Amino acid sequence: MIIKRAICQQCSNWCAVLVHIDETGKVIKIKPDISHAFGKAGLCIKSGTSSIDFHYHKNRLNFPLKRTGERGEGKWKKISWPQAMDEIANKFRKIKVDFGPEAVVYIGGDHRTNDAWSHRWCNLFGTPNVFYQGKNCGSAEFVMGMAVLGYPTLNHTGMEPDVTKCIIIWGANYSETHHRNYKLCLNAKRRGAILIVIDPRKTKAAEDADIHLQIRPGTDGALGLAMLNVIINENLYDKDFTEKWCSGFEELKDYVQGFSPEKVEKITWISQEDIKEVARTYATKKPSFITWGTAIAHFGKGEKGDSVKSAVQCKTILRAICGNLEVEGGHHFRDSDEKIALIENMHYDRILNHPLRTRDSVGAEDFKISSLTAYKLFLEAMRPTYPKGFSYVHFLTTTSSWSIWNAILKRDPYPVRAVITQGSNALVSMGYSRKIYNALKDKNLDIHVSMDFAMTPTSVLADYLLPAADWLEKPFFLGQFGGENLYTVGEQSVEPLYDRKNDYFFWKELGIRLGQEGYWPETVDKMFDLILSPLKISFHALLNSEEPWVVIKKEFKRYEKRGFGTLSGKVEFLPSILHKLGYDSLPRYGEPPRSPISTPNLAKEFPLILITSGRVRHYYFSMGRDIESIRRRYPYPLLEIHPRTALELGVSDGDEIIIETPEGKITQKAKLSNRIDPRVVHADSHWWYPEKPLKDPILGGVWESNINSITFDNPKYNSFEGDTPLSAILCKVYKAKCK
Ligand SMILES: Nc1nc2c(c(=O)[nH]1)N[C@H]1C(S)=C(S)[C@@H](COP(=O)(O)OP(=O)(O)OC[C@H]3O[C@@H](n4cnc5c(=O)[nH]c(N)nc54)[C@H](O)[C@@H]3O)O[C@H]1N2
Ligand SMILES: Nc1nc2c(c(=O)[nH]1)N[C@H]1C(S)=C(S)[C@@H](COP(=O)(O)OP(=O)(O)OC[C@H]3O[C@@H](n4cnc5c(=O)[nH]c(N)nc54)[C@H](O)[C@@H]3O)O[C@H]1N2
Ligand code: SF4
Ligand SMILES: [Mo]
Repeated sequence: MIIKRAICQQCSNWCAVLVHIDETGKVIKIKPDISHAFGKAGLCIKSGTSSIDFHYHKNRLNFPLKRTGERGEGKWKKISWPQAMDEIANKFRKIKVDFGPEAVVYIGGDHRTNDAWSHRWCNLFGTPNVFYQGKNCGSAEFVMGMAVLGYPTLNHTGMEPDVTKCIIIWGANYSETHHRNYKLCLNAKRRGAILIVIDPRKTKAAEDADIHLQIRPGTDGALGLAMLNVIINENLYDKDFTEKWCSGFEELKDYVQGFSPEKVEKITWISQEDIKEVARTYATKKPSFITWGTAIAHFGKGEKGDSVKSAVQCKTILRAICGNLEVEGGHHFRDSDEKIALIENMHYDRILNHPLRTRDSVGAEDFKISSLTAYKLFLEAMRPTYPKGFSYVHFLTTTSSWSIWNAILKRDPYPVRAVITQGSNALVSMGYSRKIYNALKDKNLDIHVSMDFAMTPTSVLADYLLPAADWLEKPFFLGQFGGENLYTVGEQSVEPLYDRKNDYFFWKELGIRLGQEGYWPETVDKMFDLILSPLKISFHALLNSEEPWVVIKKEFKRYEKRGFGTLSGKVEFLPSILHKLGYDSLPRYGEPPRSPISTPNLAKEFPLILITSGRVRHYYFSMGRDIESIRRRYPYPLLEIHPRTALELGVSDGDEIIIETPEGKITQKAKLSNRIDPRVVHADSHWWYPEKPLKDPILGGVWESNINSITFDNPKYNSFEGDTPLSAILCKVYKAKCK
């Protein structure tokens, strides 16, 4: 028996595991590596035997395939990797000559694939048109961290059970999504910290919490402003820090006067007493910590203000104004790039200075925060503090997905002719799937290359479908992406089966065929060596050491010596960069684009507020529906609905129901639950059915239950970064047979 020390990447929690392999080379067991900081919380249902099932699953793609029929017709021919790479490179070469490098677009997922390689390739090729799912996850908080603080805060690291006195889980579902960090929260609570949860549903975390604010979806910006109103008017903020290190206080103070707890009670459905209590607790039980929350990125923009922007700006200001930055038990910055050679090796300098690129990304004009002008401003602001800049450029410069689909369909602002999807099931995960379908089928799209573990509704719309190696088949290096305070490495457990390849191989092979010779080390291990070189340790030396990780030491109050990475060197409550880019620099609250208040007429026909953001521990987005052991436990998508609402609608638990918006209808099953407000329903996202035919028009049942096929498409309502609204919209619900 051989045991390998690996990092599970079945989801982006990156738990440390011990992979047991028998004499025949078969993976037989996966156990937590409790000697590792990332192994102590144990494994979840997606790892262990489920990951082994996945590794050997019959649905896995094992050889490169080339389309023979129409796109989506399901006719394929097996080809070799060299043939696939030669043909793809030839097409890209021609597109680059005919339409420019910007006509090639990369669409990635949520970073499990180590998007560094795709960015590296795009930077060298000369296309700024990169989308990856960070845009939906946390980039709104990230970008706001950069604008207000000069660097984003880490998601989790900083919270210390013995030190942190108050934790707010805000728009996140930690018990399901981040089980390791959730244990940290519970430990802190056990040792006296106050745990507060802000969520329209009574989640497990809300049940464990001291205070649960059951907010009306999409109104977090108003709540944040009311908390600031209390904290400022009751003089509970950190005066020394604010006077010395923050700008924009007076304007902020004026603006929050319009958001008294009394007024905000009506907007958020949270009582003024609760608003005051939470504001006071957060400001006085210090150090205090506010988590990131994905739900908050999904509201879209209203007529009078940007619901996403106001929420993330208030959260960021709250962290600063109460003096929680770079203190023990508070927030730390995600600045590990200074210590490793990631930025240099990703060639981010080429984003600005590529000899062939003449245009900014397709979304740059409409959503200026992701333009190269913005990138330059951010670099200028942060250089005195962080000389290298930052590697998470893609959080910033990532193009809006809406703009990409639009550019394919309308050739506006210029044509996009090639799409690479890798680690992305875009047709399921992005808003308004119909448009994505039309774009991927468009005759002006010359080539779609997809690299995935399996056929999915998205990957079957490709011209070349390439088989990806899974986490057991590739080595791993984690920088600070996950928001943790350590670098860690993981061993490759087994050789890839059949013709599956590491994603790195794809980019390297494509690169060397397209003039990037000399840029791509032969193996990914050697690439990791380059990135780790400033630490004076090789990838394999770290892997073979007793403790295969490097802890990033927390440093406190560094701003006292070097200031903050903003244009003024201070925390800017009203960020000057946003102002320069033409945004409102105030955290101006606006109702979500569709709500009982912003669209009362629509609300008469579609009376329920639909949220879609809560994940479940069983599934990682659209993956795993074909893993029998998991599907048995969670067989179909569920719509959470309050029993009173269900009674009014004549719906019983387990009924098949229709969820309808003006854009269309889908089917899920009713799950009656007291945990949700009667005026709100929560639909499971990312559903499709791998057991159904994976070709047009069925496409794995993608139109049946996928919530994103009934969200809406209007750029006017995209948030400041260009994200389409995915949640906090309106719907109606009825029993399927009443149709
Ligand atoms: N098991 C599992 N784990 C995962 C993932 C997965 O798919 N499955 N995905 C990973 C990824 S990429 C991400 S981005 C993270 C996301 O992880 P989290 O940030 O924890 O996000 P969600 O699970 O989306 O939880 C969102 C919560 O916000 C609530 N919510 C909905 N609308 C609102 C609102 O208007 N205001 C507030 N305050 N709350 C609201 C929802 O009810 C839900 O409980 O999880 C990661 N971990
Ligand atoms: N309505 C609604 N929509 C949402 C959200 C929501 O809360 N509500 N959440 C948003 C968020 S935060 C995110 S992150 C996105 C997730 O969006 P996606 O990242 O598109 O989601 P997945 O369904 O996990 O699709 C990933 C695909 O990549 C494949 N894959 C996984 N790992 C690898 C790898 O290492 N290499 C390769 N080549 N392929 C791989 C998987 O098989 C799968 O087909 O969804 C977003 N969409
Ligand atoms: S939470 Fe589960 S699937 Fe995710 S890394 Fe940890 S063990 Fe793997
Ligand atoms: Mo995400």
